[in-house]
Amino acid sequence: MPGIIERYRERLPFASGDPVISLQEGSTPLILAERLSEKAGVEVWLKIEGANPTGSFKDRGMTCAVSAAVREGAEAVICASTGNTAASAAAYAARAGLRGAVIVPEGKIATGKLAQALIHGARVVALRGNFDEALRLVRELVHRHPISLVNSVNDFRIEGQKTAAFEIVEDLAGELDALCIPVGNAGNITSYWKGFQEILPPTHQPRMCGFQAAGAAPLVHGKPVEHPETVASAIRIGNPARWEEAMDAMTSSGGTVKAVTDAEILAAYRLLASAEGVFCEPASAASVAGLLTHGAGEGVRRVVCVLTGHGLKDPQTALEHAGAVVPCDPELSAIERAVLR
Ligand code: AN7
Repeated sequence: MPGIIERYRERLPFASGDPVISLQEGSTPLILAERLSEKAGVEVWLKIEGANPTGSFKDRGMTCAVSAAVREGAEAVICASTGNTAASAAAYAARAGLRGAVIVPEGKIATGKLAQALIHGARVVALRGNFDEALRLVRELVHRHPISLVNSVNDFRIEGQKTAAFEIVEDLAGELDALCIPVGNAGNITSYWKGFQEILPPTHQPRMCGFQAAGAAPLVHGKPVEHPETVASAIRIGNPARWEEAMDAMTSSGGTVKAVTDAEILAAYRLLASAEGVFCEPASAASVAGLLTHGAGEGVRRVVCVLTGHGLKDPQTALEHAGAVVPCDPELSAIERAVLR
């Protein structure tokens, strides 16, 4: 499969001669989750966005944002990030031959994401502050310097990410009742809603069910959270940039925004890994935690849960919440005991 710009060019703001910076993102698996379906009492499909080139859905938006930056003659890109945007921006900047800078909250991003941003050669700045402060500062910075901002406040990000909705509609022949999705800075839910509206008739729109971590749930409370906290570091965000659009998506579609606790997130995270063979990162599991805790609404038969990022992004959390390794002496009897016990 080609990348998303080539696959969906007629629905994206790119002409045929425009530069395309791609890692062949998109075209990710949509898999039926039978055990989860049984538990949830609805048919559950998982959109595996961790299968994108850098391991998260951000690549769909980043191919567009970085291609547009190249078209505009930018020499550098920058973002504030809880980790995945940083990894993706760093990779696409490297591929484009642009300089990249990423501002992350110090000590609060998962190890894999940090490794990615560094190995791709981005300037990684650890801010002694949270994501919301980082985003505010980079927005000021790009007013003063000719650097392209590739956070989801950039409309090209939304355009790229809406293609995930196109893929789901194609794979399910337009038949889905609800979408469950984690919400952080609220760019992705905005993107899916835009995508669904562009290709499905108004009478066939799925309910948009957004889920936030309980310690970082500004949309649920209706006001910014000054000190957001959650094990799901990707969505540790207290003042989402796409606040209005996200609320519009959920209200116009008859959906909801609800909170899930860290314990509910971790339970869903382990369940996906152990009962479905799908390893996603904690923030992604918020979609499934939300479905299991709150449901997706009356009369809903078929649900898609968006698993936004790969579990290997955050090995530390996996190790902390999984079983222990079994030590063993190099003897047959010891091996027997260790394996069969
Ligand atoms: C795995 O990387 O905000 O609601 O800076 O990495 O569109 O913000 C990441 C967000 C869900 C929330 N799942 O999406 C960043 C960043 C994962 C994420 C979200 C993020 P938005």
